[in-house]
Amino acid sequence: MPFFRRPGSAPKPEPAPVLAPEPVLVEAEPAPPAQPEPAQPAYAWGVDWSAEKADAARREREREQLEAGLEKSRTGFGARLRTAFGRGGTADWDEIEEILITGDVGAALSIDIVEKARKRRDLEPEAAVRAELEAIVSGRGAGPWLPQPAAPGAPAILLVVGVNGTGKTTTIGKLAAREKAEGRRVILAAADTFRAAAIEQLRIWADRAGTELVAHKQDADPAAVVFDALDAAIARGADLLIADTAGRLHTKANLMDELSKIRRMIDKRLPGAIVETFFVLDATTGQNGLAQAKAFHAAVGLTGVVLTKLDSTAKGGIVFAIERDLGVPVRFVGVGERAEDLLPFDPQAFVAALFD
Ligand SMILES: Nc1nc2c(ncn2[C@@H]2O[C@H](COP(=O)(O)OP(=O)(O)OP(=O)(O)O)[C@@H](O)[C@H]2O)c(=O)[nH]1
Ligand SMILES: [Mg+2]
Repeated sequence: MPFFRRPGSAPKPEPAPVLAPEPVLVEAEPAPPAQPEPAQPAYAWGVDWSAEKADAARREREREQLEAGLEKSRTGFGARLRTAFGRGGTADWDEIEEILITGDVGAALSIDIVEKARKRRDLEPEAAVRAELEAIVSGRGAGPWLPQPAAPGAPAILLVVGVNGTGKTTTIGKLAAREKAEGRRVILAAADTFRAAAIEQLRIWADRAGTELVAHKQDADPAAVVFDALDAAIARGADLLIADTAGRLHTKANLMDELSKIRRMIDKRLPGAIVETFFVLDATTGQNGLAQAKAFHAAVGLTGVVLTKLDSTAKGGIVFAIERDLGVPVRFVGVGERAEDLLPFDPQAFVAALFD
């Protein structure tokens, strides 16, 4: 797996392009039967099985996975908070503020949280801070993300954008696997044509997830790839089209122009289409990543954030800064490199995993 580069290891040479002439529609191998519940098969409940129980079991599994994925933040940022509150007596609010700031919550927001929490008479300091954090991520009242048709009879369209190396392609692979397991027909568009290896990487994920892939050769027009993928998705009655995009171009203006062109192309094929744009933010880049998200939001308009590599940081506080400063909901979190390491963002579960 040449693209699984762990931090610190030397970058592997990119494989030589092995792509057919443009345009080419590549179909993945037939999918193996989906196994959405491998850890706890349905027969575990025998005659007692029900959709509610299966759902409850899935949520419990995801809660455990989130706790494991947040281990560094739980023992870093979360543990420092718990220790500061656990000393008894009155809270040292300066220390709490400092812990929040170093946990990547952001200076202005940390000051705001502490100001509000210390004024609360109804709650003990720890419960007050927790309530303020929960309020930030729960305010939008959104349930789990579901793909919505871009237009009547059309698939949902999701563009995945972000700076290079944040985990866009990996997230798409994970999301494709997840949606496939939910019974949806997914088509991937390899619209990062900047590097041949990027197309190959997406192809591997498509094969693994058992989804279809539309790819052109390297340096092809990304908007043309999305156009063909959309045609294929409509013709085949797909539920969801996910487009990978380049994280790196010669200039930022080029990158933004390219994304706008993709949007125009979709609108031409499907006038008035509702297109979702997810920004993939690497949690280890903290406030810097947030600044990048703001630039993308201003340029192309984001509808969701996927926060990746939460397993690699002790500063999970960036989630709160995204929701407050960017005003775009976090939809999924990445807690590892495997296909199953993408979890829907559940605000209450996230705060509980940090504190409990
Ligand atoms: N630990 C961890 N690693 C991740 C996660 N998501 C992605 N990665 C790793 O991050 C690296 C970069 O991921 P890619 O998916 O190639 O990132 P990208 O944004 O598509 O990169 P470019 O296409 O080069 O812009 C890979 O080694 C992934 O395995 C995650 O949630 N946790
Ligand atoms: Mg990529």
